Amino acid sequence: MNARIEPAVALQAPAYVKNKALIAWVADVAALTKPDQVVWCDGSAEEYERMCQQLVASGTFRKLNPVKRPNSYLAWSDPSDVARVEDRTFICADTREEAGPTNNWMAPQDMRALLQHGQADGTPALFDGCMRGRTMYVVPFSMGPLGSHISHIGIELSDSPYVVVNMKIMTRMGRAVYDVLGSDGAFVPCVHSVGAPLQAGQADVAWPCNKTKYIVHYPKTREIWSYGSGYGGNALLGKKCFALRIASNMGRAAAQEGDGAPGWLAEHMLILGVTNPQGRKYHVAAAFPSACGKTNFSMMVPPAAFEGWKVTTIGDDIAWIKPNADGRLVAINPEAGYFGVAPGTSMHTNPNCMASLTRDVIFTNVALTDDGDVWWEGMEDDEGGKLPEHLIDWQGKDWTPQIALDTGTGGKRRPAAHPNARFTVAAINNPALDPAWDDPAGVPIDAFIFGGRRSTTVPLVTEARSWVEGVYMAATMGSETTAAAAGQQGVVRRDPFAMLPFMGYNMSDYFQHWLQMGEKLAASGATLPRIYTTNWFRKGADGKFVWPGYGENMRVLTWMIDRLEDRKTGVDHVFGVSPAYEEFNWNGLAFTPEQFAMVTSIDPAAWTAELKLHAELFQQLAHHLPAQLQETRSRIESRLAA
Ligand code: SAT
Ligand code: MN
Repeated sequence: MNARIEPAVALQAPAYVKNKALIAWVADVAALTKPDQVVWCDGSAEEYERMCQQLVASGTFRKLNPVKRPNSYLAWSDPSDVARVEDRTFICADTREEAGPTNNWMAPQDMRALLQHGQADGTPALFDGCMRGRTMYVVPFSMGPLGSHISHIGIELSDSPYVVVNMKIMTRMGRAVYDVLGSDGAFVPCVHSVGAPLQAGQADVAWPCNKTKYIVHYPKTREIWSYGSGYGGNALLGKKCFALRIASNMGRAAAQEGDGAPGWLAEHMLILGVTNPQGRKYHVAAAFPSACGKTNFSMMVPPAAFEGWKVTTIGDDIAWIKPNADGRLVAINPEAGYFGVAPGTSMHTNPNCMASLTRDVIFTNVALTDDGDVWWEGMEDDEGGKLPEHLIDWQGKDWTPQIALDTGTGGKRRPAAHPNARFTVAAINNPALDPAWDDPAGVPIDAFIFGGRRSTTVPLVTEARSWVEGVYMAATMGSETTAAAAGQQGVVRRDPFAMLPFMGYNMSDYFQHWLQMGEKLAASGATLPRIYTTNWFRKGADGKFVWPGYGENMRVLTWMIDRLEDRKTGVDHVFGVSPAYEEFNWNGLAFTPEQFAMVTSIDPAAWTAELKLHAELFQQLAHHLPAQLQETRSRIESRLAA
């Protein structure tokens, strides 16, 4: 903005806000977006309570039965606003090459004209007056424990009270952030509008949003501008926008400062602790694409055969990973809550999650029961397969098993909950929460897992023989698409490091950053974490999953730990090391060697085809692609042909 336009509303920054740059920026955004009022949030319990009541009064929230689900609410979104919008997500780096071929790009000045300044032909900016008739909330938050040297601060300006209450659960939000920020501390400015201004006297809708959507990142100035959506990763800007897209830029920039520092990593990874019966504890960070079971894996309950073992959650979605002074990689969870997929969650698949959800939850797009509680597909597993007789579905329509059959497609019942329906809940509700989840020092990482959703081809588990081979595995990972993003589902796409939708700069430069970190840390004498790739999702001829998954994944996890402790030799093959049948603990699970072969076999023809897809990916990413990855591919190809 050139000359500052005075905002039409009083800003009334509280006395405890001392950061002049922040106050000036809030004034600028208010002048542009023209809200009726500006409210500085303090993150208190009273504020949360008050805003939830306000959301009930406005029809966005329904208060759930306080006996069955205390202090919990249900929101139904607009049917067009149910997932992340990858095709509307932009990385506005200075050049297209810096954003890379996997990101949408527009020149920063063109995007700023469109969003903030207005265009040459007189078209007004999208944010100009977009908050008219609404309140602009100022939401201070810390990603990571307040004051930790690994943490970073963000301020989100949003015209959505739904966003404010979700941010309260998902981040360390509130007044204490201003103490850390001080008078000249740095913050990531995040501007969010649902893009639905109200004229005087115009009634609001339960879920305001706009058909036009822009989720925009400026890596150089570390800014986020989001327009038109109220949903999840589009609107809770601390999550994917900041903690992955902007933070990935920060981590790499730290490696480019010229002092030889290795930099750090912002990854789409859960972090778990696993403790053996002797009390020895390991930490694993695992990357899976959205809606592929990260939350379930991070809260896993080991089966009876693993008595004395314990799995504890540090995080379920995002990890910030930095080397310690001694070169060991440590990780923190920048978030403070879980925004997880509800459908499929049950006492069978994730009892710890079900226990987390008994109170203090915001549900979005699940179904409502007749007694004021929630329901989603998968819950029938806890009722011996019995479906509820009647529900109100996520679109507010009557739902019975019969109506669902009559109105479903392909012989399938119309789901009562949207497949990407979500819960928002604080980490402290999780009974399996790791005592170190909030430790500013982070936890040391022993192993990385990269897992795709593949019904064929990729074996249950493979260990990379080297850091480079592991980076290759992660870089070439493929996965079938899920309901977490708008668009077609079930199609295999390359999803390097499960970061395809979340990468804040050029993907090939990111591969290079991983390789260089490995080299630098190894050179310093540090032991690098081992790298594994997993696939829980192979299907048999009957179209059903062969591997039981969920808690049974403990068998895979303990094999990895055996490998770390040099107890298992595994079977060496073209692209790594996989377990022999006898190397798994099979107590309590009837799983035959034939079934095991179905989930671990390597079909040369399928792998020849798979390597062609790797080559296609590398062609797309040719600009700056590290030579080591091409070399690794050639080596695998020759071994396969031999
Ligand atoms: O909508 S979110 O980005 O928060 C969830 C996800 O896709 O992983
Ligand atoms: Mn995610």
